[in-house]
Amino acid sequence: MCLFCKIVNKEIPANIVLENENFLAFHDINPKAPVHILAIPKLHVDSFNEVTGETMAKMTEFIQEIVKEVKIETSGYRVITNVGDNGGQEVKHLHFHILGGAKLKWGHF
Ligand code: D5M
Repeated sequence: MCLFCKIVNKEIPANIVLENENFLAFHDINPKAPVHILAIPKLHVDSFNEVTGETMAKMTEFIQEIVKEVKIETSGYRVITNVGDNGGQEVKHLHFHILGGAKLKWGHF
């Protein structure tokens, strides 16, 4: 079972921000910004390549709830999903990084 499936199953602890029937949000263990949350579907999907539009529609609403919950909705934030080798995806379970709490830099090669 993959790392994030184990977090979904509560076999590995995580600092949970928000949870519903289909999705889970928790703080990233290695934060790249003052606020760094990961939002995942509970059902395993490898990456953005495989996700359905239906799941993405619900994920959008879930992420909108998260940014309200942690009060970065108006100050601003960034939503990223890394895909594959070039994208730098380390965990092969679809996740969206939600970064905020500071002015973020952009651009990296
Ligand atoms: O991002 C994978 C992210 O997952 C990376 O920012 C660290 C984070 N991570 C790894 N293990 C954990 C646990 N156990 N809890 C919380 N966060 C974790 P990627 O886009 O795949 O590079």
